[in-house]
Amino acid sequence: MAKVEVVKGDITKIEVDAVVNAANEQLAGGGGVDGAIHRAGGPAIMAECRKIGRCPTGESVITTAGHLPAKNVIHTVGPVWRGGKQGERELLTSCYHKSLQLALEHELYTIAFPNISTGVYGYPKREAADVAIQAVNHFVERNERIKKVLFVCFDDENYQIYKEKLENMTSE
Ligand code: AR6
Repeated sequence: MAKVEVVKGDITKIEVDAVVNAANEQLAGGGGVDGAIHRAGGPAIMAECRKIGRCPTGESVITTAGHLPAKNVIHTVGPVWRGGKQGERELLTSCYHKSLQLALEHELYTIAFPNISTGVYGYPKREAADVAIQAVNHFVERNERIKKVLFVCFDDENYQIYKEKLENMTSE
């Protein structure tokens, strides 16, 4: 089965086939990881985003990775946290599943995810980590071609949460 791991750092520096971006529905760029990816990857990414147009929450689209070491960027739109009863969990699960599906369709087998929705969109970090780990495990158990999934945590809080949760899983 694919290796699921956590690392701390900047996703724009990670050498994988595909890095996932936590975008908005307009694919308009923004702050956080989205801003970092467009800055580091250069204007070719935005040029493709403009051609695509928009991406609904819970869905994913793919573009070039520009100057990034990755081959492609997969842009997904996480849910804005509205208290947890507005389908947030299902939408966040869908972000991970749709991104991995798109990666497979493009023969991209090593994938790095940021902690989608846990910045500006306000999804509680522990809950988001549970959803992310469950969604990824569910997918990789059924899709053997995925070689590696990295959770790239930028902030220390997310890193500690993922480390703890992934360690607990391997010791079960
Ligand atoms: N590498 C990896 N993770 C990062 C990086 C980086 N370089 N920079 C920040 N993070 P956010 P969201 C982490 O706000 O909550 C944007 O403006 C950060 O610590 O980037 O899904 C978009 O355009 C946090 O844990 O994304 C949307 O409008 C995580 O990335 C909106 O924000 C996600 O935080 C999306 O909000």
